[in-house]
Amino acid sequence: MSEFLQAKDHRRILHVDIDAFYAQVEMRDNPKLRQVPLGIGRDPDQHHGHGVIATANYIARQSGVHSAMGAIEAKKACPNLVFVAPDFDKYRTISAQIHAIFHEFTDMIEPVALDEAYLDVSANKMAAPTLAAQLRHRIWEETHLTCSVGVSYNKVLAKLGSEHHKPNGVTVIPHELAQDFMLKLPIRKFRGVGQKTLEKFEKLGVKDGRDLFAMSLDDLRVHFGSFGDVLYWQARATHFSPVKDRSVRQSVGKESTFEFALHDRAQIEAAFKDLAEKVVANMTKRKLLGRTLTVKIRDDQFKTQTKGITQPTTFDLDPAFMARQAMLIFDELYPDGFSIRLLGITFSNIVEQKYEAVSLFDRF
Ligand code: TTP
Ligand code: MG
Repeated sequence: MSEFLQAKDHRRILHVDIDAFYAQVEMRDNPKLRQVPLGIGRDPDQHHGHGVIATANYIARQSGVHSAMGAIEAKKACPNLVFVAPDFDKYRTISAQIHAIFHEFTDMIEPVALDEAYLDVSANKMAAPTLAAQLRHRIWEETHLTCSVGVSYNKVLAKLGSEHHKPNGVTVIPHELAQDFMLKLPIRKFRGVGQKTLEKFEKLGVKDGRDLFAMSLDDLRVHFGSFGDVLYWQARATHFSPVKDRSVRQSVGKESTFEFALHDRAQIEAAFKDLAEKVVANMTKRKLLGRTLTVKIRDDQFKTQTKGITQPTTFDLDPAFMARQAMLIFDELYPDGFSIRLLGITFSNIVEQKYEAVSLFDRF
């Protein structure tokens, strides 16, 4: 136990999550939707019953409507539910705005979804609760959306904090309250506990953090393998997983240098196509989309030019289209003869391609 006590965690972490994100955006943009139960998805009566609800506003949630629920089921639970089809481009643009605000506070950001991230603000001189208030204020100022924030010294507690006073709340869980908070926590709320684990706990008679705390590390390992360690430490309000700074990737690009300078427009177009294919493969693998496409060109005099196009929405990941866009820029920069040594294509203004699967249902 003494080792455990010495390992006091001095980090300061915020977990930020926009309240009923897609629904709140639609309510913001259409006052008529503010007082009605709202589901984001296609109306099953107009779309042969297919489709799911991406999210629901808090009025609809009172009738039991929730994310990933079938649209027909949702209508049964809440007959006067108003359906609005999702507008992913709009949500992505807002998400980029929100993530840009996160960077005003720290560069140690772990994005979790379009509307959610962990921020490690340990290096900031200001107190974490003050930063939470400022962050909420900035998001409201820029987007007119409310969010909930949890403040603590590890990610598990910060996330539990943001869920604690949803919507539109801040919950601070300092060291002196953390142990008590975890002891009272229902077992289903522990990180990593899904249906299967829940069933095992039910058999073991473990209902909350207090019951979990009473189990030995050996017992937990017998029942849950290495996950037993995670549970053991969570019950002791301890979780050392770092905020994984995945937001540093601000761009994805590829460039090629040519041993023999290119003089032919068709060669240039083929080279752009080849680069675009590589960039698209990388973006697809990382589940990313971008709003800015930048082209880099260097000639045999070592003159380097870059020029970009920014769209209000993300580019389709289509190499042929990207190559055509790159050629428009190229023709503008080199209307006459040229001798090209290097070409590059880069995407920036990157957003995550999360929850795209929902849109597949909506195409029925
Ligand atoms: P969440 O943050 O999980 O949910 P939410 O913002 O709607 O509500 P809460 O107030 O509880 O935070 O997800 C963010 C958005 O992601 C949500 O508005 C819609 C979308 N989403 C889906 O499309 N499918 C899903 O299954 C979930 C969980 C979310
Ligand atoms: Mg949310």
